[in-house]
Amino acid sequence: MISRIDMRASLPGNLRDVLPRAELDVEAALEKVRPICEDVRHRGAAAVRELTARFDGVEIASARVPAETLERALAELDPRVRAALEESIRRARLVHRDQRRADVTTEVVPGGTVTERWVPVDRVGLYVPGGRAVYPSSVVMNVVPAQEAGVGSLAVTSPAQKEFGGLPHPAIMAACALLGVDEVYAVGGAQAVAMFAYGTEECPAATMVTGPGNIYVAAAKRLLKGRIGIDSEAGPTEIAILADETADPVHVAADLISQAEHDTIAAAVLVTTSAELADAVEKELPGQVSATRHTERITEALSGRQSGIVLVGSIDDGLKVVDAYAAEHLEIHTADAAAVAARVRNAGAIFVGAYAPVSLGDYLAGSNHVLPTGGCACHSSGLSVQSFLRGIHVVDYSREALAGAAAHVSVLADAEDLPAHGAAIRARFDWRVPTETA
Ligand code: HSO
Ligand code: ZN
Repeated sequence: MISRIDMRASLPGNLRDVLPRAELDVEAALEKVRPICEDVRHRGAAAVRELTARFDGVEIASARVPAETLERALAELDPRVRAALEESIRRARLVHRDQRRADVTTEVVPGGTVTERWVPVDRVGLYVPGGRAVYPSSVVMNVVPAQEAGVGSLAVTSPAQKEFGGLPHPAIMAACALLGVDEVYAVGGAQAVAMFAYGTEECPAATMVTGPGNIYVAAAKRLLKGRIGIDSEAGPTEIAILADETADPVHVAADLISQAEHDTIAAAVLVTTSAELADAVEKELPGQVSATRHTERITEALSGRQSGIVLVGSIDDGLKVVDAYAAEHLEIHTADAAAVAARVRNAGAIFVGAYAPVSLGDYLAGSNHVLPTGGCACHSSGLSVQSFLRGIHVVDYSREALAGAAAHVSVLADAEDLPAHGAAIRARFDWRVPTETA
């Protein structure tokens, strides 16, 4: 069911290329989404409605979901789901509230300060997928950091569902109502990203769009980036597990399966020093897979070339492998898991030991589940309060403090053949370079 790569003798030099990984050709989707985005740009709400009819197969009179509809969805939500979402929100708020940053003022010289002022973006559009992936938990993970960052205007969009009369899935609407988001649209795909980027008669343009979506959403984000701020282009979900002989194969198998459940192209990778554990996990998988609900999808994900078991000669080598892989989620199941976790450099989120499975992080750990995929964890972070803030440098120098910098500015400006830069300083000192005490 799952392939094996043996790296016990030595690690290959081109680790990143040999490790199993899903490939998502976002470039190919660009040409498809370009005319869609142009259409929304030029024809606004009418284009959004037509595209919704074409791609989602449902006629909508308006993209905006009435506030009463959101409240009704919340009233009709299963009370147990409501209680679980409330606890998920409470925990996420605790963690994300602590991410807020105070402005920092540095006195560079007497009378010369630079303050880094953290300012939230004005308006954010949050994309929540529909279709097979109906994730009210993702509404929480997108909305909470934006709210804690102090974003003033928040809109959520999620594809119009034919079976719900052209509204987003009721659980999505209920989660929005629970979070106090009353601006919700029934729009999905590239047209949703374009709606936020350009604005329509119904939906004012946003400064930023975040949230995972399918390949067309990712392509539209790539295309419109710059016009609108984006988080990352989320790809299929991934779990990597670094384990030694102390790991419990039942836990390891269950956790690999849990993320394979998302998608036929989801990736599940076990990196282990123990051939016995690898054997035990392989033995455990079929039973657990057939006992679960999405057997086919999971089987395809586990047997795909993006998934596999990698045998390594030592935990040090294992760390090199997981760092090269830079998984969206990384679990550590080793003796002294915390010490091993502390040595990891690249991962979207790290889950330490037997009692911190990824599915806890997906819903209730308090951590965020919108994380970098496809190896992007080596340069990017998951969604956080920081994603919605800009650090603006506020420069404040007195006449004396400027005088003290004037000579160096002039010299550097001349060295770059930009004499007007130096002149802008001298203009303040009778066109002379002042002495330090001027
Ligand atoms: N594991 C997914 C998030 C999710 N899981 C939502 C369940 N619902 C990507 O981090
Ligand atoms: Zn998940």
